[in-house]
Amino acid sequence: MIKLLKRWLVGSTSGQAESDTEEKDTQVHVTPYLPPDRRLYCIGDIHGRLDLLEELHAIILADCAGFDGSRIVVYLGDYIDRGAQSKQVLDLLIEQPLACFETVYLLGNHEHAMLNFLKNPGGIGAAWLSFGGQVTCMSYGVGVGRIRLNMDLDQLRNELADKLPQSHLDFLNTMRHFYTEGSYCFVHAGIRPDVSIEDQELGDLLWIRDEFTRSRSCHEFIVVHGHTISLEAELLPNRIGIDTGAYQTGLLTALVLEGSDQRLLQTGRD
Ligand SMILES: [Mn+2]
Repeated sequence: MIKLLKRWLVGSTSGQAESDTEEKDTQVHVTPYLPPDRRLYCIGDIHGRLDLLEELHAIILADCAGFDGSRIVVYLGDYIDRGAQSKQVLDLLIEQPLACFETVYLLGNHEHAMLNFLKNPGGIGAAWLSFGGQVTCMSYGVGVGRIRLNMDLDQLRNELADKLPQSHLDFLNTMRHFYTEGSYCFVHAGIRPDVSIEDQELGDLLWIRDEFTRSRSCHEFIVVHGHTISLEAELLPNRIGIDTGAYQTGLLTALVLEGSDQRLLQTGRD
């Protein structure tokens, strides 16, 4: 796969052309490429905003109405926490997937943290409650109005495990850590630069920030990611960030890829 992709590499400057050293001028980036007769939609961090997910699904269906090729939608993770309707977002993804689409669901750090809480509520899992888990518990009808710092964590974990449908647990447990297609790699947070995708550590795929977002390295793929919020989607030569902070901005973003084209769809825009 990688050898094939190398054929798509073309020379391009890093954007600081004239005064840069020859070394930097030889920087190459992967040419945007998706197989023909194929359209890929990639959706950023939803964080419990069922309203925005429904709106974006409708926008996507309208967008692809006249398209005859194959369709795939990739979700970048962080479906839960922060927004009030985490359970309802998972219900929608499980029960009403986009018709006539292949689907790929990536794991986000928030889903990973929820799974850790279910496995080990008194240890490392407890941290989840402090960065969004409380509101997700409430969306399942657990701990409403009485989640306190001194609440018995095992009791809270058992209540959540009782309320969590098996379909949700199966869904969370089968999410992928990354997905590659054409010259793109899709992952929740990013990758550690200069490490091949097969050798990445899960902690980096789910949590990495500055070491990835500030890197100008040419990765083996164009990396499409969420996790780090930017006011506008960032379309750069080596990465595309589409977490536009939906839970607080109302802007949920989808990247649309077809051939060498890259464009955006977004809620809250006319
Ligand atoms: Mn995240």
